[in-house]
Amino acid sequence: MRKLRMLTYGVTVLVCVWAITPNVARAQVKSQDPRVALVDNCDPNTFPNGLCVVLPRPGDTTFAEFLALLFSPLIDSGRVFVGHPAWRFEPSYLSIQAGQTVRVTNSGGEGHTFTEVLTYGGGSIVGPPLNLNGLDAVRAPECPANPNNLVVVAQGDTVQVKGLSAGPHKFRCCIHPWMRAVIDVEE
Ligand SMILES: [Cu+2]
Repeated sequence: MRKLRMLTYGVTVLVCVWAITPNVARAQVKSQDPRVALVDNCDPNTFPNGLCVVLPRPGDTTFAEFLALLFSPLIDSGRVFVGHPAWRFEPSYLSIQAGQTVRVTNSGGEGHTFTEVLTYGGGSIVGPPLNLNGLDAVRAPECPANPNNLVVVAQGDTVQVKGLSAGPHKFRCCIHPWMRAVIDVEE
């Protein structure tokens, strides 16, 4: 009897996993309601100057941990391109149909931008700690030279991206240059 129950349980789990997995995979690429989340894991107790708020839940990456992973092995001639992987766009690749609207939600504790660029590059925050002073990648021109002019999606806010032409579009955060996504518009 116990064996039968275990077997039933096993089959149920298997069916559930089978039933869920294809939907999850599809939702990442093709969806009637395409969305991107701007995600981080900042710990509000250790990040400076109120940069990190408790929304929608406190993260647990301390500022020291963030800095420790800020300078990754993906460095080209001293130019830093990749920082802490918990700071990311989720998903980082989205395929949509022409005419679809993408909803972009900041689920993180910090402010982020969702900025379309022609070419990825450096961000609006020049110098340490986000970019090594004098060694930054060349700032993408779509990111403002003056950080006060950043168009930030505030914590918990949602913005809409619509009217994208057919083909791939590059988006990035102008504060954290390694937060990137491509929205590919199918004809
Ligand atoms: Cu960011």
